[in-house]
Formats: sequence, structure tokens, C-alpha cells
Amino acid sequence: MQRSGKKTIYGWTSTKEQVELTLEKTIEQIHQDALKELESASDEESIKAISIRYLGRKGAVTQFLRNISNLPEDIRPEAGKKANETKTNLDVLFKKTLKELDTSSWKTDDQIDVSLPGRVTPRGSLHPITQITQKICAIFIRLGFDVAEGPEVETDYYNFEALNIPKNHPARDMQDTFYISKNIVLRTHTSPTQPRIMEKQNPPVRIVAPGKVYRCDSDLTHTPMFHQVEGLLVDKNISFGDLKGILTTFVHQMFDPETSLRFRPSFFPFTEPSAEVDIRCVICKGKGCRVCSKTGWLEVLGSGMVHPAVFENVGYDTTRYTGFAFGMGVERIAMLKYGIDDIRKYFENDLRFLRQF
Ligand code: 2NL
Repeated sequence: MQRSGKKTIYGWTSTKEQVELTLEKTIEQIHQDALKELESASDEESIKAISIRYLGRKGAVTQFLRNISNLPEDIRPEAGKKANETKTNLDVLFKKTLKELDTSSWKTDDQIDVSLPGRVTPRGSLHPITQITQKICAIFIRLGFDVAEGPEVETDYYNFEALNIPKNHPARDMQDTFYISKNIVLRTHTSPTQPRIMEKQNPPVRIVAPGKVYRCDSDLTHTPMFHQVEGLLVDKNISFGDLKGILTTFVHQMFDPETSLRFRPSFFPFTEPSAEVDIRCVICKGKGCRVCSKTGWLEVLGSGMVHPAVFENVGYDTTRYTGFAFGMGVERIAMLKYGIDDIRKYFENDLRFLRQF
């Protein structure tokens, strides 16, 4: 056994403990060096080169194992065990790293087939109710109206009181109106927007108020939430003739310039006189069908001259100003324009329905 020759590499000392310590250190050092080299290797070629440098025929670990026979007999088993562990450990690690490199390279940009067609993000579209609301507003904007919006959660005062709807009116019933609390409701029409504006602005006033409204009602022809557009025009010398002119123009632009209209007497607490506006049935052209219940006419709007009590509530001088107002259901206008027969279709979110608009 050589105790001093150059053949016993990786440190050599005389006592058994020291020899073991040094051996452990040296094989551990080889292990650490290999790990460090591997860490900075990023391609197959360099990983294979490192593997050869440590585990190859002339590699560091191989050399260490070969030299074990030159060690003192009593430390050979321990040194051999450590060296073999290191060899196995590094071997597994090199193979694993090479394998990972193989799959991780798939994810890099140069592996994407740029000639493949892209995945198209489907483009959405405006809901038919939104489209019709915009169309209605656009017609009135061209006639000089502004668009005004108000809250959907409204006070009893603006929803009923300011509009001259008496305390005992059936519309104020719990059965018809969603009450949030005693004096707070979900608005039952978009009308409350109008007194809110009139309180802040003196005539002339020309506004349309679009939006969602709510009523305790749900069946074939009613949904608890639906949409309205209301209009209001207040100025000096406004007459029922102005109302007829504006609403006739609206109907002709919305449906067909040839459409006939009729103004039929009606009642609303906030207008006097009041009129319902009917158009010649768009389906049967007046012959009478299922849609118009054989009458030849379709109701499209409610309207009237603003009741003086409403003007008094907002502080307008009723001797100087008059005005007209009107309201329409957007779902109904859209049904007539597009020939939709079931109001529930609007809210089912069925793309086969929605894609048609
Ligand atoms: C309908 C009928 C209508 C009004 C709404 C109104 C608003 C004020 C004063 C007077 Cl501030 N009137 N709005 C007038 C007549 C009819 O709506 O069938 N709506 C869907």
C-alpha cells in the first residue's frame, strides 16, 4: 500500500479518520463541481460533455473509483460506497436533465408552427334591445332632443308623487311595484328622470330618457324587468299639434315613411289630454291578423300634454309653459320591427336568437 505516492489522488493523510474525512470531502467536492457545471449548461451538447468529464472512462468519478484499490484497506468500503452513490446520483441527474431539455424545447417560440391558422376570438354584438334603444334615441337626437338618464332605484316621490300619481293609485300597490322600503322603489317607468331634470333646468327642455324599469309581473307577455324610452318637450306655445308632428316623424323614421298612425284618446295621471298612438299593423297592413287581434292597428306609444300638476311640482310657471310627453316599451317596438313573437326570447341569452340581429 502506498502512503505517499502521487497515485492516491484527492488528498492523502496518515490517520484513518483524516483519510476518511478527506476522501469524503474530495468525492463530495467532485459531486458539487459536477452540479455547478450542470447548472450553467443549457444544451444537450454541454450536458453530455459534463457527463463524460465526470462519469466517462477517464472521468473524475470513474478515476476516483479506480483508485480505491490504492487506499488503505479499512477505508475502502466506505470510500467505494460514497463514490458509487455519487456516480448513481449524477448519472440519474444527467439523464433527467437531458430529458427535460428535450420537452422544454417544445415550448420555445421557434417550435410554434406559424403557418397554422390562428384561433379567432368570436366577436360579440349589441343586444337587440340595446340596438333598438339606440335607434329610438338617434331619431330624437336628430329632432333636437338630449338623452337623460336617472337612477333605477328611485324614491316614491319621483316615481309617483311628482308625476301626479295619487296615493291610492293601483300602480302603487305592492302587487305591482317592487318596494325596497316604504319610500324606495325600483322605478316602474323612466318618467321619474323627467321631474329630476326639470327641477334642475328651466324650459326649453327637450329630453329622451331610456332605461330599465321594473314591475311585479311575469307571464307570457311580461317580464319583471323591461325597457322604456320616454320623451319630454317643454317650451312656450307647445301644442298637441307639436306632439302629433314629432311622434308622426318618429314612427315614419322607425318603421316606414308610409305607415299610417292614429291618435286614440286615453288616460294617464301625468298628462291631460292623453293619447295612445297606434300604427297600421306591420304584419297584415290593416286587414286584421293574430298580431293586431284583428283590429288592423298596433299600439306603439302613450302620450299626452303634460298635466299642470306635474309642472307645479317642479316649479314651472304653468301660465308660460306647456309641453308634451310620451313613453314607449322598447321590447314591444323591437317585436314589431323584427317580428319577434315571445318577449322571453330577449332574456334567454340564446345565441341562435341573438345572432340574428
Ligand atoms: C307609455 C306611456 C307615457 C309620459 C309617459 C310623462 C312624463 C312627465 C310628464 C308627463 Cl315628466 N308625462 N310621461 C306621458 C304619457 C305617456 O308613457 O305607454 N309608456 C310605456
